[in-house]
Amino acid sequence: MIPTITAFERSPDGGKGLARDTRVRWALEEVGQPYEVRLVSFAGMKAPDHLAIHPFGQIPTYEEGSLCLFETGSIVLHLAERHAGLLPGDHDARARAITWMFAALNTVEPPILDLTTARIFEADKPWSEERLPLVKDRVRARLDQLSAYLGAAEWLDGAFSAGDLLMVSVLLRLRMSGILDEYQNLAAYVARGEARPAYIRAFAAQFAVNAPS
Ligand code: GTB
Repeated sequence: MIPTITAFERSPDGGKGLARDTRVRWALEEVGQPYEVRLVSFAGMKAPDHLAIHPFGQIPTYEEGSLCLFETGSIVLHLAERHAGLLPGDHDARARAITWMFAALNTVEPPILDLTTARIFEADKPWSEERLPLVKDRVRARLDQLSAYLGAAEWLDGAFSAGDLLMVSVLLRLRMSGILDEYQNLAAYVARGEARPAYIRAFAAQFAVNAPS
């Protein structure tokens, strides 16, 4: 059965691949699962039909027969469990890869999201300029730790896994800020992720929808 995901009808990033459907597309491409996409407008996301599959009125969602999922991490985990290629077979290595999925979403992404909020949505606030250095330093504190852990390794724990897929996706959100380039090994790690054929296909698919015309 071909699953259907939802994505922005038009992503505000104009095709930079930062909306979360790119993460799901990437996972689908990594495991070789064809998929269909239903594009949703901002108004459509808050309509009853969409709220029935996503209680928070967002994208992405994932539908496969009677199974409807929301939350990117859960969708990627579902794909990784159903197909080979994103989680190791060894029990302990698998648990560690899942740990990295949570670390990406729960530990590394929150300060990065805060930076996006500060730079874009709070830029006009009178206190914004004073707060920004603090927010950036919180991102750097996490990246210092991640960079030290990764060292010269190719991926976070041996072979590429769903943990790397989510970590690279999270770090990609930093590119515009210039902070990623302060960490040579993390910038190279992200570049390795972006060079994967599955990522290239996922990026191209979202770009085809969102590129400025
Ligand atoms: N925790 C959820 C998940 O991981 O799936 C979060 C889902 C989420 O934030 N979805 C966003 C959404 O639907 C799109 S990805 N927003 C519409 C709404 O809430 O009404 C977040 C996103 C949006 C835009 C950009 N961008 O333009 O750069 C990047 C990321």
